Amino acid sequence: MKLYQNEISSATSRVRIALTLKGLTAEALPVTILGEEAESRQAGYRSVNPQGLVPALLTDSGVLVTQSLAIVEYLDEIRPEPPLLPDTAEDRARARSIALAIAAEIHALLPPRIGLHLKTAFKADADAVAAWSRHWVGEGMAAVETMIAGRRRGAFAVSDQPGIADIFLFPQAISARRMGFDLARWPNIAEIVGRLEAIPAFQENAPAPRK
Ligand SMILES: N[C@@H](CCC(=O)N[C@@H](CS)C(=O)NCC(=O)O)C(=O)O
Repeated sequence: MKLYQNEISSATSRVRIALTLKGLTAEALPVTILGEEAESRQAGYRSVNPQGLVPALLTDSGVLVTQSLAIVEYLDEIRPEPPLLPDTAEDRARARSIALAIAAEIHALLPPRIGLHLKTAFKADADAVAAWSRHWVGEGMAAVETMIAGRRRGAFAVSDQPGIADIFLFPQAISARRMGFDLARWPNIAEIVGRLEAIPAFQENAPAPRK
């Protein structure tokens, strides 16, 4: 397998955590994502992934899988142990709800292309873009905290095993902390992230800080 990726990418981090938990490896194919001239915006990479996003996984049979949730679930299917989805249909739905609350409602408003468009189309300066990001992270993580607190029964977001919800929560929480949020304002998230930081698959695959 090959993984189009970037070390600062939170969405890539999710896939790298899942690969490591599964004991799988993928050859890393780096794609730059910062700035107007980034490879993610060029025709070359767009011919690979029309969305111009990382991560994108090239399977051993040459099929490209895009979108981190689809990639993580694909890995869970080809290597079932340890399972990344919980035992019951309700808990699986909850795990996917938390993963999507992060991927589709928080992270989707933050990547480099969003900041670039705010700057070029709406004349936002760096402070305005930072305020935009803080707003969506603050509001979104508070909702995720309430979602987790509502039915939490185990050591992690949904159960006693780290799974898909934790894989999506961890990189977003690390990046929230780098933005200056004290995770203690979200007590369940803070506790879960503390546990995840002690697990090498999470710690070693956290998104790198933007330089
Ligand atoms: N929903 C996508 C999000 C992918 C995404 O936004 N990736 C970012 C890096 S974290 C990216 O490639 N950004 C390129 C850009 O914004 O220009 C997923 O979960 O895979």
